[in-house]
Amino acid sequence: MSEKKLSANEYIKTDSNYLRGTIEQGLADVVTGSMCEDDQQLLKFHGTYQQDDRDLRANRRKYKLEKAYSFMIRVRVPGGVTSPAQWLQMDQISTQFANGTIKLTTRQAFQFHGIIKSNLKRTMGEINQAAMDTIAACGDVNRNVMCSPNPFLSEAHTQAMEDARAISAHLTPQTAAYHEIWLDGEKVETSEQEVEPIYGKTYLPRKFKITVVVPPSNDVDIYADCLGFIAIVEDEKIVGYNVTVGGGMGATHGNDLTFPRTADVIGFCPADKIVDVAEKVVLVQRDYGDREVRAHARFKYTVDDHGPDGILKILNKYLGYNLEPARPFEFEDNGDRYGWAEDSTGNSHFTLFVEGGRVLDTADYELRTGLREIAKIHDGDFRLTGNQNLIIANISAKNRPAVEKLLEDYGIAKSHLRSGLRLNNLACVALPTCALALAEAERFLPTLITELEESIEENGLRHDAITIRMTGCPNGCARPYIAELGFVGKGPGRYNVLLGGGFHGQRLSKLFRSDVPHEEIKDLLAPIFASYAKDREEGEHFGDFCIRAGLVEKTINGADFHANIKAEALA
Ligand code: SRM
Ligand code: SF4
Repeated sequence: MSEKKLSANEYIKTDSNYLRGTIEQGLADVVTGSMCEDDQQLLKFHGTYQQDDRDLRANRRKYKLEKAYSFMIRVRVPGGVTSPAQWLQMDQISTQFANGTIKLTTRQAFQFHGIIKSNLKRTMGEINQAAMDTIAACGDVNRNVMCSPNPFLSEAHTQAMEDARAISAHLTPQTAAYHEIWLDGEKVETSEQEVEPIYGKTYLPRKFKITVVVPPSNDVDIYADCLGFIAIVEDEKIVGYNVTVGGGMGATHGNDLTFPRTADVIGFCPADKIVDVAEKVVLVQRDYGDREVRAHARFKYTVDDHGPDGILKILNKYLGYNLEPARPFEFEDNGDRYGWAEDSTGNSHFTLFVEGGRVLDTADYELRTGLREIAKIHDGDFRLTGNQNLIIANISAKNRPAVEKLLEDYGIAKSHLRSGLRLNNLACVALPTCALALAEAERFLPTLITELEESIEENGLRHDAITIRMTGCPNGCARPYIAELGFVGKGPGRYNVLLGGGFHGQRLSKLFRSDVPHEEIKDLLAPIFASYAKDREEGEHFGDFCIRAGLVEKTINGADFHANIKAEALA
């Protein structure tokens, strides 16, 4: 019988001596700003990606220059909680080593762009000096664990955050390679001296994502994750979690094997079993995930292939006990709650809107400087939301006037006085740094929203929350497939337009029109906004309306989503 041919990345991992590869040698090579291809794959496990400035590609080619290589670094922030001192350190790094901006990601992490190879090690060192790290921010391992960032001192939120952190710590790779390469840690000579008790030497077949959520807000989009825990709260305490499996967004245009999928609820576990369940689900994916076809290697495909019931059976065996039946819960939305809020302790919290998650200074809005000044005096913490926004959290009553003054001085106090459409937008990074982008996203969505706001205003929809998300390619980094209105890059300036996603992220959208030139989007959507304003039922959300009005059919799940795309392509 012929041996199975594993995907190329499996061999890279096997031969890497627990993620070392030849990264150290590559960093020392001053002839080029890039790293060799195998090491580029391994670097992801360390939290960094090689990129190049795509705006400069053509010009550099003309002058026969190497691409303008640089690195993106992703800093893990479990649950999105970070201290003012850490914020200041991130701010400093963005000026000293990166492109002067801080990107707040859709998974509550920080990203820096534009770090050149010769600065990579120093930057990693500085991040670690802030008691933060980047290991497993990317790569075939468990990524940054998300958690409802709500700062209210409710016992349930505190407990959920602790549980998210415990999962994160438990699933962090154990290899000493990270310390050796970036922090000059002691060299471990042979791989036998260390083990990855959970992952083994080939880690997972693909990236793995976990989220913990406290209803009624689904502001961390639990249905998009490989594994999710929905808190079941009784008498203000979490008694346990409903367990969800098999969510994921990534797809490839024209590849039937790939599709977005919303997670299924498969059972309930007591609160003290959350780490055990997380570990065992990871082990199921380690052992059952596809290591031959990388495009089919995400856990959502393992769940799809075995069915949620099949996965539950396997999981119960790994656990040695059975998950209990899922308990009732309800979500209301998946957006952030902007502006001021006060809790029972007298602490205040201010959620601000950060367009595209990009913290930077412009001529008329010094957001980065304003936040730096706030961080210098802030006595609480900062919370990164899964919607690329920021909460200045736990401001003491004593400190609130000073924070309020800075928010006013820098124009941040008004950040959220925008249309409901804009406040519910997400855009992935896309161009110029993302190697996979087919179209703009972060740099274009704000302009598109301004255009759409004309008909939003005309139809009296200014205060209606409509989730709108754009990605530069079908990988789904801004979770466009569960937005009520989604745009997925098809080619330069062209987008697939999707409608009908669930308001709290529970249902996939469906393709409405494919390959629409960007300048036609406004006219395509204006009549839909008009009929939504006129014909909607009491409290009806935009996504639900689009289905009732027959604009798109209701999507059941991934395969169904794909059939629709194919039909549209043939039409
Ligand atoms: Fe993502 C790859 C940015 C959240 C699905 N994602 C990438 C890369 C690293 C491009 C690459 O592989 O070369 C992008 C870097 C762009 C840049 O220049 O910074 C990138 N992803 C992002 C971020 C920064 C988007 C943002 O604007 O916030 C988010 C960082 C999250 C974090 O802090 O960890 C980000 N990516 C997501 C999400 C949303 C989520 O997890 O809730 C998804 C969809 C959920 C999922 O995983 O299914 C997502 N990213 C992908 C995929 C598709 C994976 C797949 O199943 O096929 C890729 C491509 C890949 O892995 O091959 C990808
Ligand atoms: Fe890049 Fe595509 Fe992700 Fe956008 S969705 S950041 S274009 S990989």
